[in-house]
Amino acid sequence: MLPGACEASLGAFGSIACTAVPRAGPSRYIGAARRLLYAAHAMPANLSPEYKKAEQAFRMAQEARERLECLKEMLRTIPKHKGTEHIQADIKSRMRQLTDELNTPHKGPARTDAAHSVRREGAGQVCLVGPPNSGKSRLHGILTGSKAAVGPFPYTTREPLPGMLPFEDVAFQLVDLPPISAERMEPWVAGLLEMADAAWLVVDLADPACAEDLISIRAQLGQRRITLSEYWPDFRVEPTGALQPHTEAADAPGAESVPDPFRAQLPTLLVASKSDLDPHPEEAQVLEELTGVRFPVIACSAKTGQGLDRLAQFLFASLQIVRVYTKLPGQAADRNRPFTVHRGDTVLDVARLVHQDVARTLKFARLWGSAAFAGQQVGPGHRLADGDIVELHAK
Ligand SMILES: Nc1nc2c(ncn2[C@@H]2O[C@H](COP(=O)(O)OP(=O)(O)O)[C@@H](O)[C@H]2O)c(=O)[nH]1
Ligand SMILES: [Mg+2]
Repeated sequence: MLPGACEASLGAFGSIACTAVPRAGPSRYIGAARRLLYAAHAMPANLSPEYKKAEQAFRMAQEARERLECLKEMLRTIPKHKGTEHIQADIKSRMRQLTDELNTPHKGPARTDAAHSVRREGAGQVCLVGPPNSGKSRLHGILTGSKAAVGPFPYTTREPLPGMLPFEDVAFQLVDLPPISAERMEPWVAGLLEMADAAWLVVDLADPACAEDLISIRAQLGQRRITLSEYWPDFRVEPTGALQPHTEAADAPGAESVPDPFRAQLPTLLVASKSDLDPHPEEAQVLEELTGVRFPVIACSAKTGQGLDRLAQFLFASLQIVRVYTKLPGQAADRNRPFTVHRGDTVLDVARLVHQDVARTLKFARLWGSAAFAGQQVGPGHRLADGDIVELHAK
């Protein structure tokens, strides 16, 4: 049973009907991490649109050469004043690192080496982080059908392992990772976390060391400028534990200051694992008091299955996933594999997922679903709703 504080955090999701019908077939991914939205909101007015664009491109770029180009553009477009001097210095230092890396191909890239990179798939990518033995791999195995190695001893997991968690007709990519502890964190883990849409912080509340473990994890990640954040695209968690929808840009973390382009704010769900072990009701509160962070919490057990169905529902709602089906004129919609975008995204965003040429030549779309009438003509900037069907028309 979860303590009261956790139940409060869960409240808003209690109303989401559990209609999960596991289906294979990963959906097609928009390719833009949702949390970039925060960065966009958090940008103070004196940062130019060119800088914002370069910063977003930097966060999404996988290749060293591409990242270097983005950094050059960031340095060119950042306002040159006292408030940005430290960021300018950071940009230059990253440029030096990348240049070194490109000049010595065998040295192994700083971000994440090829052997440890994970190709994104599905409606969102979620990394499983936590101390040793918290139950990450067993959870991964039961949710994705992966053969993640499970063991009662630390460091059973050594490599990143992707797997797909189905939810209705989409799927989320879960990446199982080695543990993070005060003594140890694989250097490539930071690179994967920087690129993820969200984290599940898997913690066994029955383990007396869990609060200390969480402090160590946050310290390890902090050194690499990664913050496990209570801010999700859809809401933030109030100090009372209640979920508060974002109303203004001021809600976003760091709205007042010049944002650090190299700090990743990773929306985090506290997955209280092994709930079958019946952790002491005060454990979650102690955890929150000691760490000063209040994540949304879902308690679950990979052993009994309790709470597992809530995990994908939570991701679907809180990452603001919008499914869009495409059709050709005179034909039925392709109902098998939706394109996944996010709340606020437009017809043009879907066209980009279909093909760059389609996006380039897009003139209008016909829309079924959220349209005023079936087949309504809408422009490229029209915002889409979950379940919409679009027919894309070129110039
Ligand atoms: N009782 C119980 N034990 C679990 C549960 N999940 C994992 N375990 C056990 O906890 C130990 C560590 O699990 P593992 O998934 O390898 O942890 P990881 O190091 O975080 O990947 C193993 O002995 C698992 O069988 C659970 O939901 N309930
Ligand atoms: Mg493991």
